[in-house]
Amino acid sequence: MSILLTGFEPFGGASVNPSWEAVCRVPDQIAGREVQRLRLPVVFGEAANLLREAIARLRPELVICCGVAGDRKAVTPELVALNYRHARIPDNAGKSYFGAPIAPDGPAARMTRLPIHTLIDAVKAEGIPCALSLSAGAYVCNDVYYALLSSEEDFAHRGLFIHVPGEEAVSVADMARAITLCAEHALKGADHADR
Ligand code: PCA
Repeated sequence: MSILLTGFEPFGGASVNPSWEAVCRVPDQIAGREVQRLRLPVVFGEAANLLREAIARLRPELVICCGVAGDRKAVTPELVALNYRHARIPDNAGKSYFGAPIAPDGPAARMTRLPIHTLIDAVKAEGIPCALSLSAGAYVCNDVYYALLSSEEDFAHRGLFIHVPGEEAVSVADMARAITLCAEHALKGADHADR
């Protein structure tokens, strides 16, 4: 069995994306499962397609997708993916959206069923800033999360998106530790809803 971790390429003029740096720093094994890594392009639709392909090929037990939200001060696991695209800046292929559904016939939102508060508490217990986020935004990260939670393989119980903050708020090593802790606790708690 394996765990799939994804991070993103840089975007918006930055030369690195700490989400990918952090994913690369996660150990090669977590709880006896092999860690697989995938770097996604910051491109609407294409990133989601690459994720779907990887899931079909690898059949992972757990998927944690990561992206950066540079204005945040903590690692923020995301509860919800919205069926909505709205871009403040064009994506890396120059595509932009101004308020459009991802899937016109899909539900307005999808939620992870992982015990997200348990995961957050486990990260905080190690002194790493971590807090719940109720919106992954409407850019490419949200696009990927909506695809993950809509996947045929049903990743509601074993899929999560985590936004990491900028490196001035949390070190890449601590981001990697937070992702590892979330994976460990997600594997433990995958069958239990939060409340
Ligand atoms: N952050 C962007 C897209 C890629 C990334 O790392 C977002 O929050 O949507």
